[in-house]
Amino acid sequence: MDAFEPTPRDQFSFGLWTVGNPGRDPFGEPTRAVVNPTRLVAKLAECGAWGVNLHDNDLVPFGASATERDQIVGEFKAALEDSGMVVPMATTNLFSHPVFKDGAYTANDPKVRAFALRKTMDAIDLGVELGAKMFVFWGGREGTEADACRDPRSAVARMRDAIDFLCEYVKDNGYDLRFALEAKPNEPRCDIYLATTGHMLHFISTLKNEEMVGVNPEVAHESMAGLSFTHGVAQAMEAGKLFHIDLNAQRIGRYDQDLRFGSEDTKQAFLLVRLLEGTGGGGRYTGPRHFDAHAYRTEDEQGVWDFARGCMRTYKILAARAAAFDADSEVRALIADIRDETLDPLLGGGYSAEKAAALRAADIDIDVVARRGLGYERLDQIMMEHLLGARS
Ligand code: GLT
Ligand code: MN
Ligand code: MN
Repeated sequence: MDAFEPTPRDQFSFGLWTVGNPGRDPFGEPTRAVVNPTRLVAKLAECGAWGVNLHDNDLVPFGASATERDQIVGEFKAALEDSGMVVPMATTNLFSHPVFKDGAYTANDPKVRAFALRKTMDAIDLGVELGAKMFVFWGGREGTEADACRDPRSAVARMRDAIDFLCEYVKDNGYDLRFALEAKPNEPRCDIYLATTGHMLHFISTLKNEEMVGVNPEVAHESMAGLSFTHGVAQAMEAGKLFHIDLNAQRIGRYDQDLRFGSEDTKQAFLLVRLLEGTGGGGRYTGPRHFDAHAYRTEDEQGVWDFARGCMRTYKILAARAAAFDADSEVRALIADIRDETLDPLLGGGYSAEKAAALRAADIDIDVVARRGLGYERLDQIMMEHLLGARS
């Protein structure tokens, strides 16, 4: 047992669909047996996780009767109680059944849109029954191949109608539940609407109950779009909209890999953990650290638990490295704010005609400023040395 062993205090969570992934891919059959949810909960607790998240159909099979549902939910609640695990987040599967082949909330057929709302209301009831405080929306099928099938503006409007409706459903039932929207640029559709966290943030600002709705960014999804995940998360944090997060690893330019957290692009993973932990200042993210990833298809069940422990340990190791980096006096000197008593008051707090005149009159020797080296090579190398364990 070392300092990096996960404990429930770390608030690490996994989806039932992550550690329950049997290793199926588009080219091959499963390589592992399906493990039932009650065993997954017990094993996750053994590994030091705190929470388990689920889609409605990860627990209750599609089409189960009310009696079957109640029995399954009852057994699952007992497993939660035995292990001390919680369900922080729930979501709806709006992508597996063929009825969703043209999307769910944005599908052209009103019957599909109606069924999607009905299925989501049931999934919300299930999540709340299990104690979830967060409900995720991943619109995996909300997109197109034949783009002429609908005006993309009506897709956005339909999505708004759905989220507005469901916010009111939550309020009408007095549930203590917030929504987190998860973007992805493509896969399984050729193009998915509201493709990035930035798209989502603007969309949220158009909702009737915008205070109830934030984002659930995923490392892999933002990286697939070739974007800086850390910047997207930072913008969400700055807007008070980082409600949840999907941690995994991804190489840019590939399919959605959902790899063990930190196993690719470790520098980005370091910068992300540094941001979430707030070691560089600016406030800490206090929500669940959720892993939306799965073990390599080469693994048996033991490999799955190695994978789960690996995600959590890497997060904690990176958090320790980030703390050491931000406590390093050379780093602090390199990133110290440049102060200017004359200019600083002009640059914040909005416009005035006096400030505009003072800015015009200020003495700024741009040649001197342009010649000054910034020391970022040194800064980045020190960061790499912390990251590689050569400096502490
Ligand atoms: C699916 C997807 C994930 C989403 C999950 C929530 S389901 O596995 O690839 O990114 O977060 O619906
Ligand atoms: Mn995800
Ligand atoms: Mn993914």
